Amino acid sequence: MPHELHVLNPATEELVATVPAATPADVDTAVTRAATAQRAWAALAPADRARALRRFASVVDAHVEELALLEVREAGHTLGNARWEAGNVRDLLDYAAGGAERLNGRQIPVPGGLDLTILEPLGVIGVIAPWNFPMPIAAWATAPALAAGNAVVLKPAETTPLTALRLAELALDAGLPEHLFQVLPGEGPVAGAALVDHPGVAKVVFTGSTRVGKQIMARAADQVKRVTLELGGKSPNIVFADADLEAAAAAAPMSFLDNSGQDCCARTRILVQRGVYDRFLELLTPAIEEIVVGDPLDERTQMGPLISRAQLDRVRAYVDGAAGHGDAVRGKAPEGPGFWFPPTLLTGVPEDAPCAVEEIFGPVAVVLPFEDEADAIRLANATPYGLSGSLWTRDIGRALRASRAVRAGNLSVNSHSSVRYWTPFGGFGQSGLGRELGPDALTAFTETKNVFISTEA
Ligand code: TXE
Repeated sequence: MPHELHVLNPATEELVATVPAATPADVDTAVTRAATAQRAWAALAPADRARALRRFASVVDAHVEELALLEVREAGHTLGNARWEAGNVRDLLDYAAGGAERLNGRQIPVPGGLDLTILEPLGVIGVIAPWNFPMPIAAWATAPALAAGNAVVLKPAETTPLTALRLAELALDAGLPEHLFQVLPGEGPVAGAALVDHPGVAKVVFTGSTRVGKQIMARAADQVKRVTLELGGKSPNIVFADADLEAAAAAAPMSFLDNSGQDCCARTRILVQRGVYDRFLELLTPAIEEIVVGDPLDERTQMGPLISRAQLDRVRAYVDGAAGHGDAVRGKAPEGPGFWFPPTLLTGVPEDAPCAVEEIFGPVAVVLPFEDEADAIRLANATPYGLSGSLWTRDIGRALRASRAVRAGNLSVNSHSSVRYWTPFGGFGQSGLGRELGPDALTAFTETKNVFISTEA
């Protein structure tokens, strides 16, 4: 069993850092300490927890540039994206702090007494984070969990532990109690599994592959442990013939190329109504070819590298597998070193080809024609996933009908925007379980207790 994680810069393959990998014994120590910290934290007045989290937010704010540069180095994100991500952590902490002050139970009318609901914190939350958005996704769970009175033990992905470790240091700088928010880098099947199995962990929040999400759900079942799962996606981008085609074609590239396509919401199935299919491809093709791929630190860069050689091999295998079944439009990418893959559009592939229904998690989309609204919905729903999707149309009735019919948790009409920290996020089907973000984010980290007080005695 290796005891160190080697963090590589995906744009250069240079070693950025070596980090010790946590053992199950380390997980046990962290959870025990977190439980002690949590009891004291939960006993604070909500306004005091809110104040502490706002201090944490302002310390993060003062370190946005430093965090962003770290994210560029360990994850290969473009600097603009990485700045947004660090800012997102700050905003989430601020938003969750407000939630701490507004997290109230109810009083429900019952005959013969008073009925109260009390929202109690769960205890220690185990967060298992992925590498595609290491900072924001860590904070999506951590901020509301802390606000609701819980402690957090976070295991970042093997390839991207550095920003999470820095956030834990900043939490201490901001005056958060020791051991309330701990970061334990480690391997999924070792430290991650130990966190899932630990009886002191009340809930696991996992973001990652559907394959590992299923394993975690099965493991957690033994203790009826609470789980929130944010898993993969293969999201449709439906372009109806009546849409503003120029706008739809201009927006389509970055809807699947942002973060090099390593985005669970990436709109990687571009479904275009038959009558405008050729015209839409004419508009889309040059846009793909012109995407600027290269140095993430260069402000003009639109797309950086993939996270790792393993991911590069995976993406290449999907594209090679499609060869002979259709055509490909390819953009430009550096040769290497670094894990580079060009923006790629696959056309003419069968609608059930692996590249058309499985999550590739790279800068690759398929374009498929459809006949009418019913056919578009059928195709949109033809995967086990259901995370996101976009609809491009000028017909409001169609937009509303199709929004109801597409089975996905996050839809956008004439836009690709799906993630805001103040609106709910999560998947249908095999894209996940539960919701994060939005006004109910804190409630997911509480247990509802109902208390009836008789007034008849
Ligand atoms: O994910 P894993 P990988 C998808 C995407 C990608 C594929 C593989 O399609 O190509 O998954 O990526 C931890 N017990 N997504 O292999 O393995 C692991 O250490 C407990 C979509 O990197 O699911 C890491 O912290 N934990 C996705 C986290 O799980 C375990 C984001 C995710 O890694 C574990 C990432 C175990 N047995 C990948 N095994 C999204 N939803 O955005 C691994 N882990």
